[in-house]
Amino acid sequence: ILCCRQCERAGTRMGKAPATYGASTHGLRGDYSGMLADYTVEQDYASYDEAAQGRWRRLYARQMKLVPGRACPEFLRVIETLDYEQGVPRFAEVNQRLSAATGWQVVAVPGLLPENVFFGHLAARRFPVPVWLREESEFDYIVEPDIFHDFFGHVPLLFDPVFADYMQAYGRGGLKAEGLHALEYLARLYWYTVEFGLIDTPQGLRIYGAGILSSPSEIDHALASPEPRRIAFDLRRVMRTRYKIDSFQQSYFVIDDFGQLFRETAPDFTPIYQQVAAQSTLAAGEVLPGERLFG
Ligand code: HBI
Ligand code: FE
Repeated sequence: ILCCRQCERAGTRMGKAPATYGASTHGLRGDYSGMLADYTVEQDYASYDEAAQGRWRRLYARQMKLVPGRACPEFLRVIETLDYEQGVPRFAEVNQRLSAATGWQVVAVPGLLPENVFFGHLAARRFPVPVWLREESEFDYIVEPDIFHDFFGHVPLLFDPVFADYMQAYGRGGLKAEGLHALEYLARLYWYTVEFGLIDTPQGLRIYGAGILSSPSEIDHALASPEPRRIAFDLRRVMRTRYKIDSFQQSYFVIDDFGQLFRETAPDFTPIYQQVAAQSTLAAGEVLPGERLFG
């Protein structure tokens, strides 16, 4: 398994030991030199200059115009309360509210983390957020998570108690999966839920995936375009399905509610990995006979 979208692009593998990767060998973005053993850093708030603060406010204003009626209600209810329109959020301020709501925290990190470190944080109800903000030239599109993608796309749903428990269960599953050669299956699950998930509501399909919510153009593609398949969520089906990292998704998977996510991921995955390994891998966009599709 490749550690992240950036590595998948570069075609490199991230070793488990911190010594085996670094900016020079790996092309990782961010300054990993001053971090602690758990990969956390201090947020140096003065490092965001006026240009960066303005860029944050424009990114935020653009997405906020798009999410009403398209993001799930759990997201919309919270995003308004986070004061993101002021400028780059302070980790400490968001944490006051987040820890009171669900016991989760955001922790500042230099950038992408090795998978085992990332899973360890999730298992401890800590969501790692890179401190850096994308450059002006990356305003529309970025492959790696930056502070905007994470605070805008991921943090609001960590306020939902059921989704928050799912994220922790995912982290625990990740720590266990390492020995089982199943990281690829877990990466697909993360991709098709946490990053690109859709949810069926009485008002119609809504978005909960952070990769869609933080993208100006994929919001419309995910909900309104006739191109992609919108397939009822099934755990094994998702684990079998490859995904696209550098284009709009060809398939989205639709859950009924966050309880379904938590229930389907509660059992021990070991036998599930074996079943998935015995089945063929599916291409992104492929549809199986008899599958329930949404409009
Ligand atoms: N590190 N900071 C950070 N953010 C991520 O979203 C992230 C990561 N490391 C690994 C990773 N995601 C992926 O491997 C997921 O599939 C788990
Ligand atoms: Fe993300």
